[in-house]
Amino acid sequence: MSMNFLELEQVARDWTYEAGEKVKQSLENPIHIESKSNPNDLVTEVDKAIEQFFYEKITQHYPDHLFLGEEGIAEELTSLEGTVWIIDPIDGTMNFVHQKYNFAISVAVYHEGVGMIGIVYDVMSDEMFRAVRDSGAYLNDVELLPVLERPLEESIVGINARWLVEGRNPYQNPLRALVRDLRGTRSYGSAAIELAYVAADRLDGYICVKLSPWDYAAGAVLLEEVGCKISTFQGKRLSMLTPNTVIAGKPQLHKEMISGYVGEEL
Ligand code: 2AM
Ligand code: CA
Repeated sequence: MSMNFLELEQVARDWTYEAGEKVKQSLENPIHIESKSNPNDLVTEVDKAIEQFFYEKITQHYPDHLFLGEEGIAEELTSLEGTVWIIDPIDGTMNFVHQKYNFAISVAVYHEGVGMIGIVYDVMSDEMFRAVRDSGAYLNDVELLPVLERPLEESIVGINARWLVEGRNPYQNPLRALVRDLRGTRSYGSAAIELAYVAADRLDGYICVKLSPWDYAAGAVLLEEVGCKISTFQGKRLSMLTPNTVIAGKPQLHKEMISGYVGEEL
């Protein structure tokens, strides 16, 4: 391994805490909000400033590294060759705006397409979920244990209720059936936090019809480190360059949710 990813994670962690402080300070003043693809797809000047903060740090300290972020500050990325930082400056922007709670900074480092570092920082609860490939996953300074399986009917899965009513969503019926069969569902409004919760055994699974790479890049590293699975609804590897359906969970539950509910090729 040419690069020491444990050292790089220390640096990424420091920057993430620094970014978290900036986000917290920003909540003391009124925030300017804009819409993106639709009226409910929000972005604020804070999202942009935090992405800019990481972009400047990375280009300054690691000029040969590449950058992929939600707000599109860097040039568009067409391959995952080399070392790539995949960053969501604020995941859960709607929560950030409406609740001032339950949002995260998501930072991942991929090397030649392989997830090496994953950090999900829940800023307001000061919970940092972090992992370096093959070196364990942690919640702050406590190591996360390999997850224990539960049967599907005793499982709790993170899902946004919108996917059960959205007419344009082809997975509506399989998802309704799944929700009926599970013990319960939860919705936190931040994909990054929900994936981290699966890794930390607070949820057994998480499912979303459409997410972008910056929403799940860090979560995927955390999940793999504790023995969980994450894939498309068809069980395929997630692309880190295009949006995907996303299903994550403990291995047996992940398999059952795919084979019994959402796995059929549409
Ligand atoms: P975001 O806050 O960074 O946009 C909400 O259920 C979760 O879905 C959040 O993690 C949110 O990320 C993500 N998401 C991805 N694409 C979205 C979109 N087009 N509109 C709203 N939320 C989106
Ligand atoms: Ca975001």
